[in-house]
Amino acid sequence: MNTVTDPLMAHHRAATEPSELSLAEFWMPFTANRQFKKSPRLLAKASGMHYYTPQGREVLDCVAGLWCVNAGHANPHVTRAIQDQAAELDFAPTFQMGHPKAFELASRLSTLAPENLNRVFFTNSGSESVDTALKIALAYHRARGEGSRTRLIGRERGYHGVNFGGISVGGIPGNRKVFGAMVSGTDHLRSTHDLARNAFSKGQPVHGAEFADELERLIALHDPSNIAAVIVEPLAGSTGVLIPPQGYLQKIRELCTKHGILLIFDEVITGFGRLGAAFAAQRFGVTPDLMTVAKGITNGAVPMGAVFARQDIHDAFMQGPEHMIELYHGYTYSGHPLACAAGLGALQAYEEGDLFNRAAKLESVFEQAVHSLKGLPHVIDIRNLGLVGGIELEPRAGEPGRRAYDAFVAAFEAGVLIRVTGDIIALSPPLIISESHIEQMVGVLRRVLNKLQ
Ligand code: PXG
Ligand code: PLP
Repeated sequence: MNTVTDPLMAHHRAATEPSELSLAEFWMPFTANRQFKKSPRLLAKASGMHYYTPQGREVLDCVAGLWCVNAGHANPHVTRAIQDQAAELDFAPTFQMGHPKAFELASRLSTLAPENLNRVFFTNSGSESVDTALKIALAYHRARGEGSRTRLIGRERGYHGVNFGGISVGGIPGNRKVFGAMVSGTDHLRSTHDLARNAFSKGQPVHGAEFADELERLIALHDPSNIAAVIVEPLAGSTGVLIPPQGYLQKIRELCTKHGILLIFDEVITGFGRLGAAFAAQRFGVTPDLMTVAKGITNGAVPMGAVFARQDIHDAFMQGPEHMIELYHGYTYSGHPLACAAGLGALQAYEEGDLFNRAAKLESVFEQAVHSLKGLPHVIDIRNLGLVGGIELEPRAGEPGRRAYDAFVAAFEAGVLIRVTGDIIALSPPLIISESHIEQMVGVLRRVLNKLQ
């Protein structure tokens, strides 16, 4: 095709030329827009463990995009599934209609899920999954004649996305403070982060199961008859890799069961092999009643999320006249054909690469590698579980977040993409990472940390 005479192609070429890009119009999410647009960092291509900048510079992806590309970039199973699906069925409604791949994906997912969480509601993101799960919890109690159970309990430093339900149970002050009253009737557990006792723990920290006792206090305060659900990330990713102390999740589970409160695990980050099992629930041997996922469900390639529900929770809705809609909730794109195709492709990729077991096998190599950074300047904690690592830095006086941001920029310039939150470096590579990539990652981090002001 002649690109000069084809106006569409000419436009396309111009738009991809970085020097001609206008950066002003895209209001970027969770970004320091003015700072970024003064010195942008662009990614133009990806394959396997790597990104490539528009200039062709290779960058090792040590965060799986944004904790989502668990099978590595451009996995052929996923790519082909999306291409074929786009040509075959671009869109089909799932309200009072259906298409085969949505049912197929739900069935496949249910076989991976923790015991009995075999009913799947599709959304388009983690944030939508969280709000969906909270609504299901409220409606479930009401369907069973316990409509007074309306209170939702989250945790400080919890991240549950950015929709109103998610920020209301979430525990990140900056994500809440300018958004008014949010959803009323929430409360929060304390975070389990305890550097004084647990710094430099390998795997699950020994101290802190008693943080769960606080739930008992909140239950007594509000009365169990008023509490619908407790939502926690089994391992808190977004606020800096906070690993649950040994015995903590078990205690939370026991208290919820004892008082008829639903336990929701937000597995948006921990799902799909991140901790060396399909889900964190399985890794920790603790089964929630509802589970939210997103990200790795399609290997990040098409937006999708889901809520897994215990079968009897789902069944509680299946009453009344059969012509009536049982749950007044859903998104135009719930179970979108492209997302379902990508989801099926992702499951194939995970299975073929035996990637969840691969993550489990690599855990000790990864652990040793990240803990080898102990003793470097400003490092006040290193923690890890599965293929997740956290490196906490002492904040620079009066400039919280600046030191880790500098590390992020320096690492990117040295060819390694990491993620920082506050003064914590988070690592969560694709599960296809090799031992030599782990060495490269740690080698670059060592050099960066040694030079960091
Ligand atoms: N719950 C959890 C536990 C998450 O980690 C969401 C919900 C929201 O998902 P969506 O798809 O709506 O973004 C998340 C998302 C980071 C980072 O740098 C983490 C997330 C998203 C963006 C950045 O830690 N987690
Ligand atoms: N706003 C309007 C005006 C709509 O018509 C719809 C859906 O039909 C929505 C919002 C919700 O969009 P979605 O289903 O993609 O979440």
